[in-house]
Amino acid sequence: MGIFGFGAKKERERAGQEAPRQAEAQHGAQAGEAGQEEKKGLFSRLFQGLSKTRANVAGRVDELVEATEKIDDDFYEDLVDILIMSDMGVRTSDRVIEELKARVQAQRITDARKAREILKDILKETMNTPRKPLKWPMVMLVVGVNGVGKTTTIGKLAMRFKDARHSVVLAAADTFRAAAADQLEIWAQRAQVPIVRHAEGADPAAVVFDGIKKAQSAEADLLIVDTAGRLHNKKNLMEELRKISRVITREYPQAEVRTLLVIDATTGQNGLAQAREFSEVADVSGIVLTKLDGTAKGGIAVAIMDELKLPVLYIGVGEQIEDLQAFDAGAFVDAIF
Ligand SMILES: Nc1nc2c(ncn2[C@@H]2O[C@H](COP(=O)(O)OP(=O)(O)OP(=O)(O)O)[C@@H](O)[C@H]2O)c(=O)[nH]1
Ligand SMILES: [Mg+2]
Repeated sequence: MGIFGFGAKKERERAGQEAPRQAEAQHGAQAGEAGQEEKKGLFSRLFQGLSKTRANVAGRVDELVEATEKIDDDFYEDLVDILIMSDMGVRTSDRVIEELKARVQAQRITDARKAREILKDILKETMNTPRKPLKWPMVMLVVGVNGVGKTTTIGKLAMRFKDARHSVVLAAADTFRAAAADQLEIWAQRAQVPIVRHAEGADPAAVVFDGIKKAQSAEADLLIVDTAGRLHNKKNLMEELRKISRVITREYPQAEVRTLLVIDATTGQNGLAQAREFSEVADVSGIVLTKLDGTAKGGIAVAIMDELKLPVLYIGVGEQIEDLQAFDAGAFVDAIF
């Protein structure tokens, strides 16, 4: 389970810390003691990274629950407001609260604290969007508007997969400015993985072509492609992504292609609009939601999954390598409540 959530058993053994808890539960895997420690460490980073959202969501919900003697319309209205304020979006928030109402009534719940637990369950279910398992060789095409964290995410992903003993090649297809390839090169050195780059202004598809040749000759598992976010309009973007896709289909037909859309959580509902636009021009497989540590509005993760039906595959909760985590709905909700 998990597109990049390390579904295969071998994967979990190699990188036990990456396996979302649900995946482990489903596969019945037992994490060793070291794995448990690592998991605690990861959860505490997640917990810390989501502290602003937690103050905004759990803080307010707790206050409301404490002040509630009877579950009535006011209670639900206040709850909806809290969810909307966390950037969950009006539609998603309404739907979640309607579902909560139905369950509270059906189960004849009168205690607001119990309602709070049901709310958590509903949120976890909402974010349980199905995801494809990993498949090698793979090409990850990383897209998104400028400054959202594409290059940093690629660097972190390269290190993760390298640590999990996968051979990785990077392609610097953001040729818009020389600094972009330089930045990726620093990550390549850090992760000790090969990188293919051309001069500034070169054709991105030509970089991808060379990246494929490199990945093929090295029999690499994974080719990660950095792309420019600075394309002037939708038409340019579409053309460029199409051209890159054509090269991959022609030169690397055996590869599994996944398009990861990176969204900066601090941009809120605007991020949702970006996801919609990119979905129109590219076959987006999933979302990487970055900079959650910088916002109190982490509810955007719920809105993305509920409204776009796209899985959030990874989240960024800080600038360290461990701060890019495989998304786990259970851990996420537990960290914001
Ligand atoms: N706090 C925080 N900062 C992040 C996170 N992810 C990325 N950043 C920062 O965001 C800034 C932009 O990241 P880049 O990786 O350069 O973004 P990009 O999308 O490649 O940008 P362009 O190539 O200019 O389009 C950098 O300063 C990163 O360190 C995160 O999860 N949390
Ligand atoms: Mg970049």
